[in-house]
Amino acid sequence: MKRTNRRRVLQLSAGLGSGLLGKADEGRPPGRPLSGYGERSKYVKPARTMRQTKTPQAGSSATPLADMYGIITPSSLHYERHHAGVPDIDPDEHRLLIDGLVERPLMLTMEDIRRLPSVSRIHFLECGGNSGGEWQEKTGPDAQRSYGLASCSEWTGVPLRLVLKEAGVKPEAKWMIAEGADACRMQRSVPLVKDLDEALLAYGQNGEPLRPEQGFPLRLLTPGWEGNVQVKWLRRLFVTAEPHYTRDETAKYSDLMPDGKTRIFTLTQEAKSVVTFPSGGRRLAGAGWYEITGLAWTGRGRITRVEVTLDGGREWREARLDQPVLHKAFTRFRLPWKWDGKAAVIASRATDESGYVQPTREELIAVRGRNSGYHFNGIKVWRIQADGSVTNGDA
Ligand SMILES: Nc1nc2c(c(=O)[nH]1)N[C@H]1C(S)=C(S)[C@@H](COP(=O)(O)O)O[C@H]1N2
Ligand SMILES: [Mo]
Repeated sequence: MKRTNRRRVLQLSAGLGSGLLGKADEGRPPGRPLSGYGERSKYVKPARTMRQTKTPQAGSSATPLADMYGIITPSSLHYERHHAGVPDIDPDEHRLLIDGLVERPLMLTMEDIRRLPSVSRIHFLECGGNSGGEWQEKTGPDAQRSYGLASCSEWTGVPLRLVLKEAGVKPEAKWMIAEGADACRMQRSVPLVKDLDEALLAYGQNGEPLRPEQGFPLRLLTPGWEGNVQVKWLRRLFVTAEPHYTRDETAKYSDLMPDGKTRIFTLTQEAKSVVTFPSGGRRLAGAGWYEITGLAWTGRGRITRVEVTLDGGREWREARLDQPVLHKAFTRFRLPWKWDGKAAVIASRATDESGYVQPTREELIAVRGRNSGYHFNGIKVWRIQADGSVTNGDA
């Protein structure tokens, strides 16, 4: 079946003889001159969608996931979440202070930091509030507005442990308070646990310095953990014995459980996936072959398996994963599909190397209740109508 289809596509291109090349054949006047910094084609339109609060500096903007190829999010489309706007920081003026329970407090310039041994790694970043609307029936109409607070970049920086070692963390130290240089001085208590061995003081993103929106000139990157702890415009690491119970780890980014207790410091983002094609707001052009594709990720390491259902969860088929599958990074999955033109209910289910399998929304709610707006990782369902339109669906 697949081969027939490929032959048809080839026949189609053979039919496009030279005479049919149209305008390209008539010759063109010279194009525009060189440019110092590239822009995408004017025909390419995807943009972040913005959700603002009453103050224009606070809010979030979401990555157009359904328009992305591969696993890297272009820096210009990386999601944003700011609590007090994007500060304008001169890197020459910026300092990182490391103090508290350390033998040798340090005050580092960006130049000092860039002299240290560095590393580049590809990791996803996801807001703990991503897809939070799924807990209620308030989810966004498309992949961008429901799942777009997640992106994936190549980050460059200095391993945090090098700098902590240089400062000499005292044995009684168990936490550090990371603080941003933005107007709200955002703070998070970060546990000094094994997982933090992978943390970076990041100054690079996709081959360039960080974008101002992502924390220029320096941010904390803690791969696999919720976005909120990855403090941007990082200016201080205050090493302590206890957490500080800051606003963002108590009033926010915590989960009120059915028994009335609150889970806090649930940092690891659990396995999750979303079909990005076909997804909400798209329309299939008619019956025939398509490639179902989407993204999966897990804060616990690598994705080992993604399954796709086309019949609302009765049968699951294994999707192909683009190789190599990276640790704590977006993983692209694909599955060829011949649509028969009838209504269908599609979804994806991710498994990670810890053996964790993404739960259904019902399974998740059974354990966690519906009091939280955070840390939703249930299976995401899309409904395809016979006319080809795609909307949110329930399993
Ligand atoms: N200083 C500071 N750091 C911050 C924030 C902020 O508002 N100020 N927002 C946090 C939240 S809630 C998230 S989800 C991530 C978002 O990072 P991004 O804007 O680069 O996507 O940054 C975190 N770090
Ligand atoms: Mo966030």
